[in-house]
Amino acid sequence: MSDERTPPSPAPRPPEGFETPLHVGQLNLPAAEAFREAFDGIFDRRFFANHGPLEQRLDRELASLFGVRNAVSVVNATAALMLVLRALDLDGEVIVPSFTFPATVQAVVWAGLRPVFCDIDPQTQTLTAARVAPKIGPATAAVLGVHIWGRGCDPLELEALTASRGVKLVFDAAHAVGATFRGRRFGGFGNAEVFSFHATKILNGAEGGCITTDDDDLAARLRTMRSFHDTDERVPGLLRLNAKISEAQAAMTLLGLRSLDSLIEQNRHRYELYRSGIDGTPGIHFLDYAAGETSNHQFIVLSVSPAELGLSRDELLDLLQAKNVLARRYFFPGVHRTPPFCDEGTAELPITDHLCQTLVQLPSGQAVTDADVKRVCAIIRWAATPEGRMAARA
Ligand code: T4K
Repeated sequence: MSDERTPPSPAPRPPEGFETPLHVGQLNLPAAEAFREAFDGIFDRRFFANHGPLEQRLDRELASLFGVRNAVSVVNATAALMLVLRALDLDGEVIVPSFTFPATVQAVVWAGLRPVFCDIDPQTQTLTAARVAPKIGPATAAVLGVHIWGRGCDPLELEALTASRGVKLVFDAAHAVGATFRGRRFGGFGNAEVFSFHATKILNGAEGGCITTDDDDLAARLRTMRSFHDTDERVPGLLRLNAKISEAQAAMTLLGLRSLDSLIEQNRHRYELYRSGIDGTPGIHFLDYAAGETSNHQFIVLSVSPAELGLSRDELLDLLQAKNVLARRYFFPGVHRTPPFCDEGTAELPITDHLCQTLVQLPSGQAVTDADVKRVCAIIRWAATPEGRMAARA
């Protein structure tokens, strides 16, 4: 007797993986010829460090990019955070998020201050004035907000709150080069902001960073403190560090600046391609941006809802990694769960913990092609099918 029921459709074929690993931090690189030319100039001048002409040009161009009176370039954003916290002459506690790269919090300790963790808003994944306000006490010296993924950390409300309570406000804007909040580029919020030009960032200086501020006195202190080599602006009596940028780093960063707008555009295209390839997949959600906020889209971040997807974030990651997509858990674990910060008990930060368990960062950057993005999306869509779930658990 024949079975008249419709035969089950064949199981979808698992998408092909990548032959070579696809990392999250694909580099944005200048043309090798342009870099060689810049290097020829450095060789001709025989001036490699100590505030050479490229560093000076970079500081001027960065001030113009960020729309501020002063940009002070330094060797990386971690040193920049340490310097700015010292230069503000603080004593006591600094309110910080735990949902960040460890450098944010470790810099507070290097500066001789005590971090006090504050939980974040689940939508923006950043500190908000409402969450920070109850944490401010007599020992609070500053608030250090992080514009995570280039999303604004409530800068206007935090400015109002910190001004009314007499504490300083610094932003870790390591992710936010070229991003905007309510139509304003990051760089001029709070007492100072700090940017990173690490190789994996949108503006690749190999290593590098800068501090931006409209406060001329603070800038003069920072210019003195970043180096043991005097410029014409030395402020006497300050502790100093060798955190100055080399001419080679300055050259690389200057080349990156030339193509920043185009890199942002390429990133936006990649982000939209990811969205159109994955949107609608049950249990996979993208970050949304508020009106007036623009991102540089250097980070492609998804949140996984295990109940809807039928897989945990880590099961999805295992499946992606088996296909050579080296997606990552950013940030995991929360800094509050790492030594020395958990040595005397772990702060209660339920939203931070939740995000640390559910977010995934996907490969991004110049070398990730449209075809790569489509293939990563196909793998994620497949992960949401019964066959994909079964494979992920196998
Ligand atoms: N504040 C925040 C919020 C930050 O995110 C960071 C740094 C800082 C402060 C401190 O900034 P810096 O002091 O670094 O200027 C990376 C970066 O090293 C780090 O700069 C960045 N944030 C963080 C978000 O990402 P890792 O350890 O997670 O990834 P990493 O360096 O292993 O790179 C990721 C992948 O990129 C690698 O698996 C391979 C690929 N890659 C990386 C490099 C360096 C390459 O293909 N080529 C390369 O040259 O920290």
